[in-house]
Amino acid sequence: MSRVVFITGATSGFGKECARMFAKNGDRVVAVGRRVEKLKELKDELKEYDVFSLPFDVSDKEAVLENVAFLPAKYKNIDILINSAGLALGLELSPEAHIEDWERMIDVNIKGLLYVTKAILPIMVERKSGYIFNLGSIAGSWPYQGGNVYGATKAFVEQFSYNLRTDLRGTNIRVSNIEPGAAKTEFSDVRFKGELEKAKKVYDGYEPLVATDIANLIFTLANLPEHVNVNSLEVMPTAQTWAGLHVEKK
Ligand code: NDP
Ligand code: 8X3
Repeated sequence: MSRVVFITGATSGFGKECARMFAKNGDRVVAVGRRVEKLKELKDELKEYDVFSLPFDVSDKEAVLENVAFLPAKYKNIDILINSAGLALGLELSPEAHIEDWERMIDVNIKGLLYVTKAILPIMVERKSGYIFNLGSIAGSWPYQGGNVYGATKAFVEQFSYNLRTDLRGTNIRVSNIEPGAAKTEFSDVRFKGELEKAKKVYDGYEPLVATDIANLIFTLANLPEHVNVNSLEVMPTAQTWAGLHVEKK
């Protein structure tokens, strides 16, 4: 049966790959991002399928509420929400990091995710059905130098996912926190603010995850029987492991 899948961050990376996968499965996809031309490209690529593009900034509370409230009837009954919009800005250590970068990550990764979730929850609760995927990160569990506020926003996403799931007891709504490791998308281009050579180096010399890896997992989870809830899913490239506990010696 065709489901309505509302995807933020559908113009790139995990969100875009999810849009492709669900649309090709015959689901009705609502694709959200700020870049109108990227949404148009996606819609053109998937013209044989059902894709509705909705350009807005998830950190703009009014825009979120308005866009969800005025969805056409065909896309109103949202079955699946994929909160993929998010970003890291900078890799400086805390003393050198820019407060504006910290604020932006909090605005998008935390507040944006909350606005979208809060706007869509009543639709799912009323229908006693739904599945929410939040894009957390390994950075939410495992500290690394320069991860500071980015990692902290993803720790928020993890704990919010668990608390949300607890609040939704009895509603039949599922919540999964997806925690990928290094994945080659536009993520590092954004983190390094367009310094593409620097971004490319992040993925040199090993096989990173790609967006399809994560979209495949989300698609698989979304097709599990309704009585199964995967609370969290941590996924790394095989080449990536934990850093180990560092001791600074004299
Ligand atoms: P990309 O940079 O490739 O995609 C990010 C998406 O988020 C884009 O579609 C972008 O669209 C959208 N976005 C960013 N800010 C906003 C905003 N204010 N309003 C609406 N949309 C926005 O990154 P990924 O696909 O890799 O990342 C997706 C999620 O996964 C993020 O939350 C990220 O933190 C997380 N993640 C990424 C990992 C990685 O290594 N790649 C690993 C672990 C987690 P547009 O610019 O058009 O608005
Ligand atoms: C993105 C993964 O390790 O670059 O969330 O922070 S990492």
